[in-house]
Amino acid sequence: MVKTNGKKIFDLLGADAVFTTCEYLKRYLTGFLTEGGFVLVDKDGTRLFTDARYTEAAEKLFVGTEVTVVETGKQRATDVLQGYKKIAIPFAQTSYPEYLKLSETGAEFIDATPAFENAMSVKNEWEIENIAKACDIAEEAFLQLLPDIKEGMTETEVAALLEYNMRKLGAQGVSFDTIVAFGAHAAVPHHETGTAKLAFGDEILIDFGCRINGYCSDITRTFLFGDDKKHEDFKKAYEAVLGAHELVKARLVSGMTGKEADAIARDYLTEQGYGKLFTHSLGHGIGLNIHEFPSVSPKGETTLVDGMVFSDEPGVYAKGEYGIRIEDTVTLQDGKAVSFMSKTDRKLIVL
Ligand SMILES: [Mn+2]
Repeated sequence: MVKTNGKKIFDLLGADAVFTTCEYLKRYLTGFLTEGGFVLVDKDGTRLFTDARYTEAAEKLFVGTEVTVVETGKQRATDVLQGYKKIAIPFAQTSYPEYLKLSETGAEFIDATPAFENAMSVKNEWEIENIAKACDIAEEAFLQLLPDIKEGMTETEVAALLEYNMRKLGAQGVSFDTIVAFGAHAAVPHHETGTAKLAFGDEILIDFGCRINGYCSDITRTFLFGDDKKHEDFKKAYEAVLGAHELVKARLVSGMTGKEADAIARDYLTEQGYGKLFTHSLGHGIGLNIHEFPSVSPKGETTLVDGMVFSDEPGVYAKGEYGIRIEDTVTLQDGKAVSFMSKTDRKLIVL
């Protein structure tokens, strides 16, 4: 059964009501994806205001939960909000025109964004199950892709095959546009997948993920398409990145800040001589959004606790030559880092 979060957010905020039109926040509160409409939470429960496109499916899903469905006719948010004195709205996810409209109610508004960020960063059991499934499908799709990679294929063809595999295995869609980078393209951390053709001896970097019930997986693997002995620097750097990636899993414990976690990988890569080539953060929170709280970066002040889900993705990028990133989606469980990825080897694959 879907786990809803309306009551949790309401209790955190101490307002008379929580209100949002933001798609992913509505989904977080109700467990259900709708376009348009809004969600209102007060002491009596959570109400999803939506239209005929969604009502039947929503009512079915909400059986046994705190959520009820209200079919919106000509009802406007400002009418429904009459009588509430203090309303929590997510400032960062509320547009200025929307705010001006809401102001007509004369209510006092407080910011719900920090409460959402904090609550959403710690996943419940149902959310963890969805992320685990999304990770499992992504890995399986990758394993099924490997034998189909052939010389002369384009980056977009490889991306298409991988995305097809994920959908075939039950994914609802991708977490983000799949990144496939051949050769020196991998030196650009977020290369835009294009029409470059695969040649023997190229390295391949693939960063991808899929969604289950809206929840994302995120994984990167870097490997070689043929080993023509031109890869000494690449292999040395690969070992360093793998060392950093595994060290994070071994040393990261609940109670560390994002900054301290980032430093495990950054210090190691610096010792190995690659510090300047590790040009991005170690990781980011993963949930209904592919990038969310907590930040696992040199600026990450948030304390990492059990139930948080984020990426462990150190990388080394040598401009014009090669790029290496090894990424798992991980969670903190019983005080320790646990990877959701168990099927794919992180040791260097040579096709
Ligand atoms: Mn990532």
